[in-house]
Amino acid sequence: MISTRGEVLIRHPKNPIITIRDIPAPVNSVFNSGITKHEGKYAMMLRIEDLDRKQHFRMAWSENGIDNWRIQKNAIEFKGDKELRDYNAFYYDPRITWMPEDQMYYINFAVHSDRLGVRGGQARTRDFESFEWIGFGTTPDCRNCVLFPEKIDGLYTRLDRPHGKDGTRNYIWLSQSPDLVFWGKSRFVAGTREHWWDDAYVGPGAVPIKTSKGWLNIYHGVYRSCSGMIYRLGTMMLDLKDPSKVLGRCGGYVLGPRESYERAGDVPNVVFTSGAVVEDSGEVRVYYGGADTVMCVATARLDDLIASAMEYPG
Ligand code: BMA
Repeated sequence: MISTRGEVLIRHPKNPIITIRDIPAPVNSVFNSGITKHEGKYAMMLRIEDLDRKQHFRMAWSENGIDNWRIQKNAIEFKGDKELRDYNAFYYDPRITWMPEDQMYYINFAVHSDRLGVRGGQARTRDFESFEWIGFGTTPDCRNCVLFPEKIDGLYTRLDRPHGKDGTRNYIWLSQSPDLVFWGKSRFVAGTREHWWDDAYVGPGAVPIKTSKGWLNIYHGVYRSCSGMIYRLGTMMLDLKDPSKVLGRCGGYVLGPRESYERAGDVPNVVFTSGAVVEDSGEVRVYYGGADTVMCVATARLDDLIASAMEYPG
């Protein structure tokens, strides 16, 4: 294991675990993929950028979540996706939420149209073989939607990241819905911190993890340096009953670009997560994209991530 003093997450020595060499087609990059476990196997929904810069999703399966990924030959198609196609979209950053009460996997992703802007798209599957488009969940200028794995007060609940052009209001918000169609009760959750590593933008990352202390939110924070943005990961703890209430937040980041595959790529200095897996052993595997080019994984004890999220209470 490559340990970097001061960071809570430890990189896997086999990083990057998926690169374009693993994809059975000529593509530009594979990164920021969604992850879950299905029938005992690791199921990754790859975000792939094609050579013409269009994007698609493909499933990848592995027994151990590290290597020997079996990568699906075809791009995922969403049944009933006329609305999505009419948006003239490319889409990216899938997040997979298993919702036991619906016996369903929900997939949230960003949907971009050059003419109309970026929105939150929603789809579902039970088996990762057939996928169904649900519909848009946001108006333009809102993405990074991440659904909680259970309803709260009887409502579907998600974190998201609206981004106005009238200032640096790239903050984390929360919205709720009775049916995944009508979203409301929107409230502010957490903002940027001036002169910190997360001073430019913050956005939801992995699907929130339920813990005894609250919902653990592994988020991305961006620092605006004089030679560009630096994307890192941090933690915060949200109240179990009202997850718009922040109970604690990390001081230092838990993972930041240091290795060459995070420093150099299409977008340098980026680590960006769309999902994590909690193992029975109490280990959390955080899957992340490196430099918008490759897929990687880093691990930490759940207790250590909880402790990091409670570093600055309130
Ligand atoms: C964000 C998202 C991510 C990407 C990051 C760095 O805004 O678009 O998909 O990893 O920028 O380019």
